Amino acid sequence: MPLTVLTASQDGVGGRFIGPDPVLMGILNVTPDSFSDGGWYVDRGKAVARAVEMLDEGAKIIDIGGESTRPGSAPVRPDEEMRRVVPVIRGLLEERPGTVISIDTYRSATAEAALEAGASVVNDVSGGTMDERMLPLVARAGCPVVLMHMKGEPKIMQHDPYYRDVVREVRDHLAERAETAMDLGVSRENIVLDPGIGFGKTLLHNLALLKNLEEISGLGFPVLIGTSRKTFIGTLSGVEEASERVAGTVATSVLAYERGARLFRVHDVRENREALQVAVAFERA
Ligand code: HH2
Repeated sequence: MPLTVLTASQDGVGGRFIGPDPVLMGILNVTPDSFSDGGWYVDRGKAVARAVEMLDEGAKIIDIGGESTRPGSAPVRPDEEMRRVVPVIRGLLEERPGTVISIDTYRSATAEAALEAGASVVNDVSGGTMDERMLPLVARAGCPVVLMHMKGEPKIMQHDPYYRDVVREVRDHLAERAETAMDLGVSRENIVLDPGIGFGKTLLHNLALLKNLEEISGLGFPVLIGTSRKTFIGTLSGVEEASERVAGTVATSVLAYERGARLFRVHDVRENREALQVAVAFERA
């Protein structure tokens, strides 16, 4: 399903996929161990109810993941990942037909099962680098794909990450991933880029990437940002409990919007939507 699905909404998400307005992607982790909501939505009924709640709060996309990628997390078996996500995708589409669902996975087999079950976007935290079948699958499916930058893999990515120039390296890597995707047949308008906040990055790396986000939005693709409740927000705001890092998250959403981000992967949809509505009005005044 092409990204135009998002343009059909009445409330002004114009353009092909991303118009000038911010698009909220609500996070649904169907995992026992995600860093802020692990274990909450493993039950299918609870997961679907949470997704519906996020849609009602203004999410335009629900991002469903069956494996935690938090720093230090261990991979799950692919069949287990599929077993977690497919019933939730089916259940959500029964409850709310037409929902735009993205599948958060770096495995092509899981992505394929999710697309068959009715997901319409692939969110690959490895940018297509961990499974060589992923980008050809996306090209065949003709669906949008989020290509994220990650240094190393989740198990070891926070072990002293080093960059000479983090902004340039992430930008160049994302430009290369987009080119590779297009060479493999993914159409340009289906590509979304994401600097991968917290994925093999220190606090200073995260700040540099957010502050200089125009370098990445300047590549000409829509940019997605995923800061929601992450560790660096806790460090900066002094809030230890992940689920309470809402205000810090909202601050980063507004700052990233000002620097060109148009998709926001968040747990707290209502708060981020309200703040972004104010930011949009401010920009257009
Ligand atoms: N962050 C996480 C997972 N998927 N996808 C994109 N495109 N961008 C991100 O920044 C991103 C992502 C990690 O956060 P979360 O899902 O909340 O936790 P966990 O990986 O522990 O499930």
